[in-house]
Amino acid sequence: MIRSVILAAAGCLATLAPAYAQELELEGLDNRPIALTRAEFAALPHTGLKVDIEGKTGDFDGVELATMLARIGAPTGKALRGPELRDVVVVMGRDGYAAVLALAEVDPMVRREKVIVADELDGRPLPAIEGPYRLVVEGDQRGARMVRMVTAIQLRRVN
Ligand SMILES: Nc1nc2c(c(=O)[nH]1)N[C@H]1C(S)=C(S)[C@@H](COP(=O)(O)O)O[C@H]1N2
Ligand SMILES: [Mo]
Repeated sequence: MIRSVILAAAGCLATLAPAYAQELELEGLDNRPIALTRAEFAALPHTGLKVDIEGKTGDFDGVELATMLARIGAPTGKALRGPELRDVVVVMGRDGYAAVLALAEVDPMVRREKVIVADELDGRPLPAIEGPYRLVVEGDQRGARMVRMVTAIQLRRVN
């Protein structure tokens, strides 16, 4: 009896695990995903971003998307040329929602406006409905690209 309860509980946890595993999957053009743990994400250089997008105001803090893309081999600055100009970044949410940005849009040497993957809002970790990670696009006037609950970031080439 106890054994079956324990087994059921374990099964339950295993089912819930993907939703609560706070890993961020990054996938480059080689289609080989790498997982970034919460600790690894926290150790990356962070930058603040104050926004007022469709009434969503606050001080976000997070990692520049370009910093994460560099880990999966995306070129930056002058190296971003030729076919790389048709590379796109797909940012996926846990609920299946997704938004796309051009790789060049995300490059700090191409555009001044920041694009970050936030893990904090006003000094606190993002609430579960938004986090643990949320895309924040400086300059956007609508909130549509602020993907909540980001679970995966993929680089894809458009042909
Ligand atoms: N994962 C996910 N992110 C999402 C959405 C969504 O449905 N799922 N809706 C988007 C839209 S259309 C808007 S306007 C904002 C709303 O964010 P807020 O609820 O924090 O104001 O989130 C964006 N991010
Ligand atoms: Mo929206």
